Amino acid sequence: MEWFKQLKDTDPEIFDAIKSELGRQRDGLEMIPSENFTSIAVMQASGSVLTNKYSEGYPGKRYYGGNQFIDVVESTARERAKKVFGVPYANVQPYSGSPANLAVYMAVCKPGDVIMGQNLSDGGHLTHGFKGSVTGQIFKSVPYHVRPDGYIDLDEVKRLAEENKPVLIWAGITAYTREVPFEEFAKIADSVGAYLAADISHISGLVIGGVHKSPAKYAHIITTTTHKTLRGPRGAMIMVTEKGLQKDPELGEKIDKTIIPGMQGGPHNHTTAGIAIALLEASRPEFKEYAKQIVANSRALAAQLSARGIKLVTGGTDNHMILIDLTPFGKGNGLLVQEALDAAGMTVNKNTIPNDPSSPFYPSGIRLGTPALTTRGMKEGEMKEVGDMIADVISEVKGYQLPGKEERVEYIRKFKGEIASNRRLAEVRSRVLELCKRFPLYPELELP
Ligand code: DSN
Repeated sequence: MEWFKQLKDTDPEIFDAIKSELGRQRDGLEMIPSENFTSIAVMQASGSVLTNKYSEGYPGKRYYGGNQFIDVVESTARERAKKVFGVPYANVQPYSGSPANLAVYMAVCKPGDVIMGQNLSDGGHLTHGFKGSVTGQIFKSVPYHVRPDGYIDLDEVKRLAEENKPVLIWAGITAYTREVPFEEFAKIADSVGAYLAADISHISGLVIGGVHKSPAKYAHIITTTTHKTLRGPRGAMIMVTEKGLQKDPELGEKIDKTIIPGMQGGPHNHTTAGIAIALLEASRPEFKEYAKQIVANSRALAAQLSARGIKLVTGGTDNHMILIDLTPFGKGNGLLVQEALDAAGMTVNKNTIPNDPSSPFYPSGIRLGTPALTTRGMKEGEMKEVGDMIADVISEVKGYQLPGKEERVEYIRKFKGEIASNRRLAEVRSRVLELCKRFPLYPELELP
């Protein structure tokens, strides 16, 4: 399939960047746990004529003419979302996860209301009330934390909920490697009359695949992005559960109105089509196998890293994600290890760990995960190889230590120069390339 011939002729600069990005994805190991590779069908819908159409409103109730086919696309996406998650209401229009979460606040809270979410450096998300996010400024945010063993401190959640009587509690993660205890969160939320919103952005594919408990019975509202384990285009959805409609029968309409006219204009119909396709793919039996393999791979990778003496937050994983604690090698070395892994062809992200002794820009952890590698077809045997390669890289740079603020810029410049010519990292880079060639990505895509 020769894609992008016209793009190459029209804009060689952007074409070259896209072609290089395809090469980067093909020749490296993508291990950022919030990333994945969509199917070609999803990309075709995302790049289709649907991007040309305005359609403010909802199926059957639009502010523009000519929406008969857009209605089919959006209704199909909504119905498929309701079916795979077992919920009575779905809105597929949020532009991405952050606006979806903001819409939930605007639908059920008033400015100044108390809300609770998992603290950012304990694995929560910016939009769950972090002080630098508008959600931590418009609302009175009371964050909860993890225990010293890295698991969510449900005793603290209960105590804080009783003391502060929140209107809304978030159960959702971006850097937490264990099962989210939705049932326990529901007991706490119900006991204080709060709404429970489950943000399953990271784990929605695992929920559909049956390898993570679904929040559908426990939460009132569910939000998710669509491009992570779900393997769709970049977008998001908000769902209301039966329990949510029992608490407020108008919750669905309130969310619809918050999205449009409250917060957004025209929906991104090309994305909606991609979401519909991803949901169809996720409803097939092979997706269950895929989700199971993501977790099996994550466990195998965690086991190999542990066997090589690398410390993991909580000691392991229940989901698609692993959080490496680099404090045995010093404080704030996440950036250095991220750069070294990048030089060896492995893409991960530096991340804070609970009670990080350093800062979010120079954190002491590395977050990585297996969804994208699993999409390429890799299994436990390959995870052992990947674990060894990561451990080899960490071992190679363990003598480096991020210095104090004044010396950092120069130190990092010198560090990058040294790793660029490091022979052991180059040797790992060739092992990475050899592994990538065994699991080709998008072999059917031929760019001119
Ligand atoms: N940026 C996403 C992640 O990487 O988890 C969350 O918004």
